[in-house]
Amino acid sequence: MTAVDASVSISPLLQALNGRMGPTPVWLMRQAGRYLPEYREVRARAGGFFDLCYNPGLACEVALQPIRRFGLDAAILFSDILVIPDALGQGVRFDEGVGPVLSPLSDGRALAALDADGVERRLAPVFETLERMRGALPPETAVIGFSGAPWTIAVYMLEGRASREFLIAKSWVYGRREEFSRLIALLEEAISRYLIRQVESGAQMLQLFDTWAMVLDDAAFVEWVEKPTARIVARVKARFPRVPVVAFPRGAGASLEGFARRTGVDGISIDTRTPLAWARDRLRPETAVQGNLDPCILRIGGPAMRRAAAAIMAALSGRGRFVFNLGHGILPDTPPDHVAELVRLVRELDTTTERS
Ligand code: 1CP
Repeated sequence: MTAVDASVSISPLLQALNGRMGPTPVWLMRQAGRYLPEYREVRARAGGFFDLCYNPGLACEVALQPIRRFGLDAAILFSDILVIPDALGQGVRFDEGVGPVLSPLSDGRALAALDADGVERRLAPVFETLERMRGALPPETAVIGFSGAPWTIAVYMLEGRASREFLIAKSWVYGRREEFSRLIALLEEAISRYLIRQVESGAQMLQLFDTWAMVLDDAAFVEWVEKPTARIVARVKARFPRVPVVAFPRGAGASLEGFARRTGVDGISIDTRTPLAWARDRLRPETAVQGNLDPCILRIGGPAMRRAAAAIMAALSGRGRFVFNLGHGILPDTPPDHVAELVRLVRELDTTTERS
């Protein structure tokens, strides 16, 4: 048995993504973060947010906190999607109460100054965090690596911060095609190298976050969300054919079916809006499905949460290729008790296989 086979047979997450029957795995997007008092304590000690991301001891500690508390089936690397622009040489800072702030890329000249070689050099602490996580966790708990996808990272690089209309990014998509293609090609190169180094450092599944996929029309979605994802998946799979890749093209709706088929991803993380029966019938036969409890319902808790979790489990558990998760990240004011109850509930409702 190879090392990969051994971990697949023991980790519910890797089993589910490989299409094998086993217990329904559960992990939650943004499971490490401000809703946990122990995170806030470490965060205050670290200084700036990137000081925490680039400190392997502390980053490993905060990634393990939700595993200790809730016994989730996977720990996700503690980092952020914006370490990529940082590694490429574009300044990124996090302002209290505002979020990420970048000095926006102005033109092709600014673009030419960026360098994908920064990935291996500047992100060395991230790879060390993964090594520490894999070393600290039992084999049944999978380690998840991740990156932002090219389009979503490009949005932050061009807009400079969170945006409502995406006008600057779209002015590149629709008006500066040649320069925009060069930016996406650079991001594909950086992200592929980044993900491959993550697997070499201990990541056993990879997730690509495309948070702003829903703001593009269909032709642009295919060109700048689907095709770049397909090329990254091909590069990662050429090196690591058995490591599952899950994509989260948020809000992609009816485009998900073609996206799943043409990108070669192993799983789709569905947002809250995606109908459960549609995901079961149109995606799950070929592609694993992950999702999709509304993070607001987790925040509200109680009977509403129990009903929504039961509906998701009734539609998708019991046939393999399903990972319980949220439809987007945990809200910062979520009571940790609600998370504990949700994990208990998923285990109770899971009739697939007894856990040993
Ligand atoms: O002060 C703090 O503690 C910073 C808050 C914070 C945290 C905890 C940020 C700033 N990022 C993170 C960690 C993070 N971000 C993780 C690892 C933790 C985990 O999942 O357990 C991951 C996977 C991300 C991914 C991420 N960052 C995304 C994609 C997923 C999504 O939620 O849509 C995006 C869009 C970001 C950008 C970002 N980083 C931080 C903030 C506040 C934002 C959002 C900015 C915006 O509103 O546009």
